[in-house]
Amino acid sequence: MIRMKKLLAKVLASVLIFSCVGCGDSSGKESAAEDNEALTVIGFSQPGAESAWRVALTDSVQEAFSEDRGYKLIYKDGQSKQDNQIRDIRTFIQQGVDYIILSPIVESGWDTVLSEAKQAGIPVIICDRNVVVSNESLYTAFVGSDFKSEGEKAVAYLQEMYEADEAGNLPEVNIVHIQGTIGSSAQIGRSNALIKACEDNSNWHIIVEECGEFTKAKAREIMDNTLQEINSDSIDVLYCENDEMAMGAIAALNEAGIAYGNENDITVISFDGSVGALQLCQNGQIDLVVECNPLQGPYLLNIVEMLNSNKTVPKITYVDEKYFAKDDLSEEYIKSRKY
Ligand code: GYE
Repeated sequence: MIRMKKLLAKVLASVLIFSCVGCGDSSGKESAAEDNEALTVIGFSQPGAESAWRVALTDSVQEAFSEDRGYKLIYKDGQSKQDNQIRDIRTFIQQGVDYIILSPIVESGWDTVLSEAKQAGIPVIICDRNVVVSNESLYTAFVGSDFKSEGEKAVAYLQEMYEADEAGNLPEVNIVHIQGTIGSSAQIGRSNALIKACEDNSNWHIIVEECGEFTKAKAREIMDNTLQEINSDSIDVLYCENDEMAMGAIAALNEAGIAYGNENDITVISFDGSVGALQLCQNGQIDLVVECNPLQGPYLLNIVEMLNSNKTVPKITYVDEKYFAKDDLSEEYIKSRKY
């Protein structure tokens, strides 16, 4: 209903502009309001600003939904609280936006507010992380990463690194696992791949598992505490579910004078693929960086443009992602990266 009203408003606005041509009495304010009416309004709810990755996603969406492309983007930062995101979505509904783009901090707890958006006739596009809802019709499309695949890429790399020796003996693999926000699809996908690998490989053991909330500070704290409690000689793998946390944990290892990375005993795994992490990978401090692509603006713009033209859109669109070890990287390539 609201979308019909907005369509009518746009038609009226253009009629008004036509009828005012030459009458000389349309004020700048009126034409600004009419211009505004002609824009497609997008409400964009981000969970927070916890990492360079998150900022890159925000930048990509803001760049895609620019005013000269006919869009007005209303950005809200949820300050890492689901309640704030739910409040922000309700504000978008009251404002009568044309679309809502939601990057959900966790997968569950969205049914009620997405039902309200549906009632209001506002399509919701999920991006980045996913939601788990009772009825898939509560959102129109998902654009983001296949986190299960990301985890599997990391585990396959470790599988190759810790295979049996010539005599068929398997090495013990002790893992420090620093997780992202519990309940987020990024954490679920990346954690489950590792947990399944430990079930499949009896010689793999998670000796520490804590949530670093995808932040550098929290991961640093976890690693500092870990190094107080266990001998670093017993650590074979540091599995961090994003670059910020890998950098935080590495800072603790540096502080303690403990060697890690390519030539050393602690294999470091990270996710995202930010420039900072790729530089650490290129110089041998991080062994593997699994890319998680935040440049989702163009994918989201394509979905909205298709919806604006009443075209059917795919329910799921995975963004292109790869992974990097030291030999895959050069300074030139890293410089060419957008985030
Ligand atoms: O890995 C992390 C960010 O949701 C995939 O959230 C995203 C994750 C990303 O804080 O850096």
